[in-house]
Amino acid sequence: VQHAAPTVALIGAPTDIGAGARGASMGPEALRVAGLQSALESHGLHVLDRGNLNGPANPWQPPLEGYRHLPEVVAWNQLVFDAVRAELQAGHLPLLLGGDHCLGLGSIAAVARHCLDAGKQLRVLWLDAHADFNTSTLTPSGNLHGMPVACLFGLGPDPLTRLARLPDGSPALRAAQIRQIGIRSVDAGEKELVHAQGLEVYDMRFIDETGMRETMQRALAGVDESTHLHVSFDVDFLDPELAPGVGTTVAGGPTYREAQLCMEMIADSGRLASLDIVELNPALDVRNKTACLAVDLIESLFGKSTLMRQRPAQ
Ligand code: EXY
Ligand code: MN
Ligand code: MN
Ligand code: MN
Repeated sequence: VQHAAPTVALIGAPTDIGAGARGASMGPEALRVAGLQSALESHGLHVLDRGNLNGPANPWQPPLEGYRHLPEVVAWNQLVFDAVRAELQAGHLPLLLGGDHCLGLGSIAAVARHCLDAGKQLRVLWLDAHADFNTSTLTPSGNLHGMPVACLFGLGPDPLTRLARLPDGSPALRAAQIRQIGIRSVDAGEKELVHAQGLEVYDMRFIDETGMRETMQRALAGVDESTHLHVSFDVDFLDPELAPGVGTTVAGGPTYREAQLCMEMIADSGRLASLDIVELNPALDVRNKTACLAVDLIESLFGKSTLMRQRPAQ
């Protein structure tokens, strides 16, 4: 099935407001320098670079009642929500250039609202070494980039869960709508909460035993023409030997080929409709190689390798 090439809107969100290390604020520019726009254009996509959102500076304060920088995190997420929503309403595919992963909250909240308005089924693929399902009492750090999924489920500080609620007051996201892939670092209490909430998690042990192909077939099962597929790609998903330019490396992530297959199978679904690329930290990178790898993988997400050959019969 051929799909019309979407118009991709790049939205820079240069902040490290939810992270425990400074530097993800330089992520959008590193992705631009790595040639993101021209790479996408070379595959026939129309790309609009909307420039950067302009939110509050990082005051670099310790946590207050379990959260670091909560008012600033709310402000950034409101900007992201509005920008992503506007692009979806214009019929564009928003590509959020983070920035740390706390911004996944605003992005996915906007996507969930759009799906409600457009009568679409939502499927979120959360590619990450971490579950990002902490709360103020469970978090070891107070860093809000470890909490966005819980907030999307309605578990978290009031101003953030309010931002993420649908007009009828229900949370933006339910367990049936999200699959987590690549997970290998979850805090003890966080793990219990993830299980209690019924999330489907394809952790590295599962990928080791089952393989990326079967993992992605399962993660994409049920995706059909009525599905809006959102990918939230935390760069720390990747093995740190390939991708050192992140603040929270965890050994034992997907290899280059596993990551490519993951992206290619998402492309083959033909349903990718919005994307976050987050946690890239150029201050910790080596000659921008993590940004270049991210661009390479994003090209695959948009069907680079599918164009190289006929797809074999399933
Ligand atoms: N679970 C740890 C915490 O909550 O502090 C680490 C979270 C890292 C989150 C990164 C972005 O995915
Ligand atoms: Mn994350
Ligand atoms: Mn992570
Ligand atoms: Mn849509």
